[in-house]
Amino acid sequence: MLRLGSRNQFQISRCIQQNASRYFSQAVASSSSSSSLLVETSIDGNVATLTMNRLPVNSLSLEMCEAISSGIKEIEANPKVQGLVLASSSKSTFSAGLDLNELYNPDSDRLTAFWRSFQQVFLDLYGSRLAVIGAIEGNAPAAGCMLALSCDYRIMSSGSGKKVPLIGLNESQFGIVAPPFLGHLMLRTVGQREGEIALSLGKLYTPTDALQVKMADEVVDIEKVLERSYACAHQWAKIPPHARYASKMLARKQYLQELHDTRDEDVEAFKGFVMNEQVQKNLGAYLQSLKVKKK
Ligand code: CO8
Repeated sequence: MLRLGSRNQFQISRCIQQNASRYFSQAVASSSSSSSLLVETSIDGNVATLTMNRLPVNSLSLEMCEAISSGIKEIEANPKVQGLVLASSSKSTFSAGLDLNELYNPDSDRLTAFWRSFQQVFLDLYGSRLAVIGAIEGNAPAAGCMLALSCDYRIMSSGSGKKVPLIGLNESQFGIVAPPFLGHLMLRTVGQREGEIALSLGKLYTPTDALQVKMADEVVDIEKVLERSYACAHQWAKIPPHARYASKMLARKQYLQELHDTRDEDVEAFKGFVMNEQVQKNLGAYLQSLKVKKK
């Protein structure tokens, strides 16, 4: 399994066609390819792809958050591009959410930078001028679910064999509370009642259940997820951009503004919570449980 050795690795590929090349026969070979790229970006006409590549589970470290934000900005800077497919280089995990190592026994300054970079990912993705389609082939717990819910449209895999991907904000299961902007994203997506239950129980949804509550917009065979995502991205990209973006902002602008206006408070609240002794104990135990799970 490929792994990223250093926290300081932060590179973004500028390759033309990478993930999309799996589906477009006219694809141009990528100019660079390396297991150390945290995200890979590619462009095909007016649709781009951002593939998360922090294996094994695309957990969000500070550098990973920065790479995602830079990738989005790089793609948005190309005026021809209107659609974006957000994908994972792992078929089994879209993203495992925050890298829990960032939260456990943290350095205070790094924790501040980390949380700001995570806020920024949310602002960049949820507020993107692009039509963002989530290609969710694998698991999307916690902040992985946030990435998915920040997309305009979500195509989820029905699973592979006995492996069924799960999506949801599961934080409460291990004694952590989703920050307000994340919790409210859930409520906005699935509605108040379902959202309250989902957040309180830290519920993880199967694809069938996710479809029912609109966390997924479509569920398809795992082999069809990317193909269907590109089809959607091209469809959305045909809508006049100003009308599509204005419609999106109608629903999101105020909500995004609220986080803009309260970023510092949100950082302080997050740090206060994470550095709490009991929360640290819960995090340590949870991290350990992930490691012993396999034994
Ligand atoms: N952070 C760090 N390491 C992780 C994480 C993570 N989130 N998830 C998995 N890993 C590690 C595992 O420990 C394991 O490491 P190692 O190989 O050294 O033993 C490796 O990644 C592979 O993991 P698995 O073997 O478990 O991989 P699987 O393919 O079997 O399962 C899953 C993939 C389903 C994603 C599984 O790894 C999992 O459930 N991970 C935990 C997901 C999770 O609960 N994330 C919560 C993160 S917290 C968050 O995102 C929001 C917090 C809100 C803010 C908090 C405010 C205080």
